[in-house]
Amino acid sequence: MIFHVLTIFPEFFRGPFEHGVVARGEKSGLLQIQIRNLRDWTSDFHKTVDDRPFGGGEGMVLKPQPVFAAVESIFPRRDPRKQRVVLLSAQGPLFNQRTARRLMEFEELLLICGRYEGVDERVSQHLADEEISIGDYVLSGGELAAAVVVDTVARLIPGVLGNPDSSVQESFSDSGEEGPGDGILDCPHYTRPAVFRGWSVPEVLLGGNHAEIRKWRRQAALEKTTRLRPELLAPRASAPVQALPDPNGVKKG
Ligand code: 9D3
Repeated sequence: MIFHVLTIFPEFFRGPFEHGVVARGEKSGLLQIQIRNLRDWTSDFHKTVDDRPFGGGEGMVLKPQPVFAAVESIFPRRDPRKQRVVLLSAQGPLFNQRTARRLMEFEELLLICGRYEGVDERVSQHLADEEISIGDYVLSGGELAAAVVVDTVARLIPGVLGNPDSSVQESFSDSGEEGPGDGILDCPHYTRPAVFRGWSVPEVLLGGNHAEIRKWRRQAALEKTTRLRPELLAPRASAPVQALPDPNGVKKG
C-alpha cells in the first residue's frame, strides 16, 4: 500500500514514520510512504500556499490551486476503486477503527494536511473523496492527524505486525462485526512483581487455570468498559462519570 502525505511541513514526518510499525512495514516492502511538499506545486515566486479569507475574518486559508495541482499530479488518472483522497480537517466525521479498516482496502491513500484557519472548501467539495477528523479537539494542522491515520491503517496490513493475523486479536478491537461500536476495551494486564507497593495482582492470574483466566479477563474487560467507556456498550448512554465521586459514597472493592 502507498501512503502519500501532502503537507507544508514535510520534515514533521521524519520522526514518526522512521520508527515502529510504519518503518518495519516499509522495510519489508509491505507499504510505502511518500511525503510531498505542497509548495512544490505553487506557481508564484514566493511559493504562496495561503491567502486571506473572502468575507473577512481571522487567519489565513489554504489556497485551492496548489492542492488541486498536487493531487492531480500524484494521481494523474484517478481510479476511485484503488485510490482514495482524504482531507484531514477538524470538520470531518470522526476517524475510528472501522474507518481504518475501510481505508486499508485501497491501494493508495493520499492524505491532505490542512493548515491555518482551514482549507478552501472547494478541496472538500470537488477534490477529496472524504474528510476526516481524528477527534473533537483543536490541532494546529492535519499533520498529527495524518500520522495517526497512517499508523492505524499501516498496522492492519497483513504482515506488518509480524504475525499476519495478530491485528485481529487486538485489544481495542474491532470485532469485525456489524454494529454501532468498535468492540470493547482490552482486559487489564499485569506483569511482575506479583505485589507492587502493596498492590497485588488478581489471584486468578497467578495460577495456571486458563479457563478461569479467560473468564476473568472477559469479565474484567466488560467492567472496565462499563466504567470508562459506557458508550461503547450502549452508544446512546451518557458520557463516562469516572472523575465524579460515587453518589452513594461506597468505594468499589
Ligand atoms: C475557530 C475555529 N478554528 C479553531 C481555531 C477552526 C480550526 C481551524 C483549523 C480548527 C482546527 C484547525 C486545524 N486542524 C486540523 O487541520 C485538523 C484537525 C483538528 O483540529 N482536530 C481533529 N482532527 C483534525 S484533522 C485536521
